[in-house]
Amino acid sequence: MKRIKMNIPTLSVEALTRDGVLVLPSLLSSGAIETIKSEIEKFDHITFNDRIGSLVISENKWIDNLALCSETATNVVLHRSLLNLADGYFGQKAVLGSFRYQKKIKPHKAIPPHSDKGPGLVIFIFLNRVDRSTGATRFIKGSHVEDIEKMKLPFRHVDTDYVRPDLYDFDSFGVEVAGGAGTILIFSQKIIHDLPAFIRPGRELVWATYYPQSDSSLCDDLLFNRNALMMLSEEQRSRVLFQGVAKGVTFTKMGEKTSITDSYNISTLRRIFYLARYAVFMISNRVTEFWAIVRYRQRGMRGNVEL
Ligand SMILES: O=C(O)CCC(=O)C(=O)O
Ligand SMILES: [Fe+2]
Repeated sequence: MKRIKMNIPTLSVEALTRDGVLVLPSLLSSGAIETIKSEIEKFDHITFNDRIGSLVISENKWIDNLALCSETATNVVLHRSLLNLADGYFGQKAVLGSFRYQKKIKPHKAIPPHSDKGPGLVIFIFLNRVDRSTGATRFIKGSHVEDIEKMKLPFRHVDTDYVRPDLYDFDSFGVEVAGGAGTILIFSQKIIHDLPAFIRPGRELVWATYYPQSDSSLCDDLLFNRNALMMLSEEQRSRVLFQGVAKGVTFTKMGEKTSITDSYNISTLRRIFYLARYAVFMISNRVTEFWAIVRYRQRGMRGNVEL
């Protein structure tokens, strides 16, 4: 594997700590980007009910554990210069909390201003051009350290606090991402950000989140509990870890390779049924959410809700 070159400017830790966001345009070489894309392509099968493969949710296509398919992307997010930046930001060792691939497969309505709860530091590595037409995330500089309690809208979301849009002026105090393939965007999960509506699908990115090691309980298990294998004796390990397994049946669907889900013989018709059932579930969630917002607005207009 070729050595990956990434020169992160000095003073980036200071800028990230102060602003909560950092844009590094076209940082990763086109060679590395092309390798990542070709590694992902082999994995790019839409399976409706398989969290290990790729999956489609609303306007996005996801691969939940990129470590399974892209060695190059793994080496990029674990590159010394990015780890130094994350370590410097946390003031302690950073660990990789989640590691995904996302592709926007449809035009998108706006994601309103919000803060994603949690202590993490998010990194987006754009695999193609990013601008307003393909979806440019915007940020309010410095809002990662502000108390947003009074700005929050009273909807209950597990991972997200939506905030009152009228209180944030992205045109005057915002940073908006733009750049060619290989642009790297780093931001605090807590920072107020939004994504204006865009018309061109196709934006592809590596989406990783670092956490401080002291919060490693929040991390996805990228090894799928294969940590247990590390505890085995050498003799035991030799029975489960060996060369040549790539030719056999795997848990994951890669290219033409046989996956263990194939042995369940799930017919295309049944997969479509699963998809339809899932769609009904998602629609009913949206309807419930929509009525909650309508009710909130009505109460708000009568002045019963304090913002
Ligand atoms: O996709 C983006 O540009 C931002 C998405 C976002 O903020 C989120 O999903 O929480
Ligand atoms: Fe977000």
